[in-house]
Amino acid sequence: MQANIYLSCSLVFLCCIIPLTPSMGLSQEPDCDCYDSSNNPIVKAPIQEPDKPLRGIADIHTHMFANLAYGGATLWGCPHHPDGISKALAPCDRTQDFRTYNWTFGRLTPSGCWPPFTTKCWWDVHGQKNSPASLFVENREGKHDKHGYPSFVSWPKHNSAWHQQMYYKWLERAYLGGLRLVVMFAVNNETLSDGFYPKRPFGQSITRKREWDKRDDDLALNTTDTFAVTRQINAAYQLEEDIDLENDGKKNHNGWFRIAKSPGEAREIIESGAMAVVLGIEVDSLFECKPEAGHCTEESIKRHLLYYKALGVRHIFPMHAYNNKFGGAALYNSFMAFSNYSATGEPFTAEDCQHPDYNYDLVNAVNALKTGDSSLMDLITGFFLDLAIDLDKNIVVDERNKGAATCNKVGLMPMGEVLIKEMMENGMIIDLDHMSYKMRQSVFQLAETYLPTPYPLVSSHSGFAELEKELNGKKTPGGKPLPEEDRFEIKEWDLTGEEVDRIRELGGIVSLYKLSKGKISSLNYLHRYEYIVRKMTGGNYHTSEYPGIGFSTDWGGATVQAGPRFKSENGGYVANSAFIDETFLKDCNIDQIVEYPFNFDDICTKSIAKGTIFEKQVTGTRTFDFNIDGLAHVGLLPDLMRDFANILEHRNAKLDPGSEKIPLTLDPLFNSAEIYIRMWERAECAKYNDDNDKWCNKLDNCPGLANDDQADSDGDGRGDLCDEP
Ligand SMILES: [Ca+2]
Ligand SMILES: [Ca+2]
Ligand SMILES: [Ca+2]
Ligand SMILES: [Ca+2]
Repeated sequence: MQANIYLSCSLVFLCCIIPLTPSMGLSQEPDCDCYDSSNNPIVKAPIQEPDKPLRGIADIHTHMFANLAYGGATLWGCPHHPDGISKALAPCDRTQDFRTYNWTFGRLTPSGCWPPFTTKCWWDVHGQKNSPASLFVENREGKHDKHGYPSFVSWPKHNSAWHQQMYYKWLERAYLGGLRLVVMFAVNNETLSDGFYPKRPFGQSITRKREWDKRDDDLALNTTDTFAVTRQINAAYQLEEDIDLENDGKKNHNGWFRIAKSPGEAREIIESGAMAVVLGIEVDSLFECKPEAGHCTEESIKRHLLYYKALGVRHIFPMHAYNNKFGGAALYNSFMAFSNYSATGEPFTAEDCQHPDYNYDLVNAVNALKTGDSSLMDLITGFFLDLAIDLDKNIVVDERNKGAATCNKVGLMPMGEVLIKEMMENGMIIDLDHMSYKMRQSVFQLAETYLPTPYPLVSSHSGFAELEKELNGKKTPGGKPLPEEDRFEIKEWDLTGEEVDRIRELGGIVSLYKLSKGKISSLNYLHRYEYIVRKMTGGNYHTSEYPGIGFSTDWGGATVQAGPRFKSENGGYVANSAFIDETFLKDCNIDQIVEYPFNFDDICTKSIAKGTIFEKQVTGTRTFDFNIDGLAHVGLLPDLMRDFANILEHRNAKLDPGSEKIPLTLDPLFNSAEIYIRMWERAECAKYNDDNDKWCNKLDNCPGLANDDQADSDGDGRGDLCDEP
């Protein structure tokens, strides 16, 4: 416990930041409320102080271009459209056509039909009642109203995963409110893509020409991960250019959205007042390496990695929901067991988890799915019919001992080792999430023994087994053990406490991601925040001042966001019982709303200029109020932070004087851009270490002499050993 770290940030930073008026002359658009009628920004960006740590939030897990993923017709709405918001966020009804509206980087989304051999097209995938897409989302979002622009009555919503929530003007508000680094993962799911396109007989793979050989005329054949990745990366560059042009009509790399290819570039971008965007990949069959892919060889892996590196990709998930040739996927979702089978042709094999904290039983969950809600099973049967899945087959082979939790038998595979080592040689950022527990242990081993300096690892959106076990041990308000339905299913997906320690020791990052249990609101972040701050400040690294804590939303990742803590009734706010988790969060249920207009002056963030006023966000004719809308789109990020700051303040005031707990502020979150870049610097310089101490050259305050402690008693930035006598 490092109680000394979270002193007021005023001791570290001067809070009285002179408000900055960026010289960006963005034209006033009816869809944007970021600027006043004189074209001055309403929200003022922070000034970055030269040679000081950066100020700003990093969202290290987003899928901004997920409208181009999942077959290109699952998530409705574009982050940007050349014809403006009325096209980008058009109503999602049958009079609209994805082919017309899903425009990005000069290409149109091809048409397709689901189910095959019917006249029903893309719509069913997007979200008609019991659509296939609904299988992938926690709340099974089905039939819904169409209203997007301009009323936005129906979406975006905090619990609507299949509508665009990262429209660029919304992102701009988040940026102006302190978001300074975004990791954009190209994402996909071939099962959803296959659902959209005319099917192939199961077992016959689509002709998989490499993406860069593709021509427009065979767009319709492309349901592959590779195809989806290239489209999304291209779209990111296109958006960067469009935003650059928007400010002054010139392509001169001065837009607020700028892709960074090195930590140094990211620093320069943020120091200049803009937002750094890091490109990444999170797909099931990275480099088309399905489990049995003969074409996936050491040579092909190296070639693909260099290709994507040249495209600007820096942060990669070796694994996603399915097994591949690199290793085994974490078992966390019964539906994914079906789709793993459909995508790879092989079942998962479950064995006893090697860590005692896990309690999830995938076999049970799959059986419950088979025998439970018949409409759901009909949907799954229908969805996979064409893929010839025999539902009586074991889609999970059960090799564990009775009663044990289920973990994937497959760990790191030989081609996975090739990939990890090659990523390290290239300074790429390795994301542990979605790997089986067994695979993670091998990857930790490789990172910890990497020479000459251990290699940092990142977990950008996982849960925490140790914390969930602790919460499961709580009592009800009446003093009884928690009922079964209130207990967490602790899954292989969740990092163990030991793993979090190892990530910290490697100089890596874990991220603040919503808690997975029950209804989610800003309150639910609190337990994880307490936990990761405690864990990530546990070492003696200088990262203690900047612990490796990120923040993640997973926009576009088929997930829901923080819901509202209040309902609107008779013009007032009433506590929303649906989002009060009495079991875990009783002490934190504060009545304080986010009062508009709000600012951050009282909490001295390092990210937003003093005096900046946030009004309610308005898009089209819709006004968003965080108290009753929750995190409906990315533009409400400052509102979430304000609400969370209120919750922390309330929590701090209620701490017992003798408590081991320390007061918490938003500082770690507002440090997260700096944190991510430090981790990235560590990855890039791990192979350069002249003195073989714990610090690679660039991060070493005395690079010629071994000094693990980095002692610098006069504080001049040069280690004692290197100081002039
Ligand atoms: Ca420009
Ligand atoms: Ca060194
Ligand atoms: Ca040294
Ligand atoms: Ca010194």
